[in-house]
Amino acid sequence: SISFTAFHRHAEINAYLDELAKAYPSRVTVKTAGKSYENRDLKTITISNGDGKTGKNVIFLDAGIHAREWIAPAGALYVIYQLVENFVANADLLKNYDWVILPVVNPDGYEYTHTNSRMWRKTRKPVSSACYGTDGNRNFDFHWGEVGASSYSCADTYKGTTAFSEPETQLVRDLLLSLKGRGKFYLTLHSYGNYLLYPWGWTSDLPADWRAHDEVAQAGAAAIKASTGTKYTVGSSTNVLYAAAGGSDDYAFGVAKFPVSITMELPAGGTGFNPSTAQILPFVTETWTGIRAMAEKVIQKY
Ligand code: 0X9
Ligand code: ZN
Repeated sequence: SISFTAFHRHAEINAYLDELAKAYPSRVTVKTAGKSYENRDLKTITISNGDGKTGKNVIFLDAGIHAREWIAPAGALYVIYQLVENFVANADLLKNYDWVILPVVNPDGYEYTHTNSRMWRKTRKPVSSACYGTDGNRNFDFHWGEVGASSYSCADTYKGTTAFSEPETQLVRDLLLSLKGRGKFYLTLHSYGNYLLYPWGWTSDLPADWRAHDEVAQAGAAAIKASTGTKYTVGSSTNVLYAAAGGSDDYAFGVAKFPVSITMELPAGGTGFNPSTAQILPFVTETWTGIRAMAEKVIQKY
């Protein structure tokens, strides 16, 4: 089991996934999709309803590409908890869809924020003797480096030596491409600021079908507003936040052809990236309300 009264280390998170695979073998598959630069296992959990049907549409959710955004992996764990351990209440979300979840994209950075430097954002692969790490969310090969990304390796938004220079972003790329056709909803959890962001992040132009994204995101924002009163801002990344190319969301939509691709920026709590442990459960339950509503909308549309 896992608690929502503490932030968990990467090893505990992986142990929870393995525990679920053991306890629910007909509905849960855990795979080590690859390794981080520092050799940590990047595990995905695939959740189904156990009916044995293959080739269903897929919702792919990830979190923790940015190391310090601790509430994001907690949110992903709560989704896993709901879909697996509260399966009966959520059976509608698994009837025609499987879910694939990668709760910590950047475990090296995540562990570093626990052991060394709470505000670390990037991966941990050295670029030079002086500077470490690449911003995973500037490292995807779609308009890579064109805007809102730094060429300076010490910067927090460093784009990397090349697109997909990091093993962690290569792994997300390969997962997204492996789901091409079946993948209908890509959702990536970040913090903070209460945003539901859709493409594009690299240009202020809207994609032709922005209305589909807007409908899904508005459904999420409305469900959250109705449940807790929390307000989420909905719009394209560039138009409501800032322009930044090389994000996983733009890649999922533009290259891997997921029809809906959304970045969810969870709440801050009193202190930005560091909500109190008492805020974890209220934040992740509220987040789940929004994710559930968005998933229902996607399932109804595709
Ligand atoms: O800048 C980011 O990567 C995200 N915000 S954060 O504060 N969590 O760092 C927003 C990403 C939005 N998507 C794109 N710009 N593609
Ligand atoms: Zn982030």
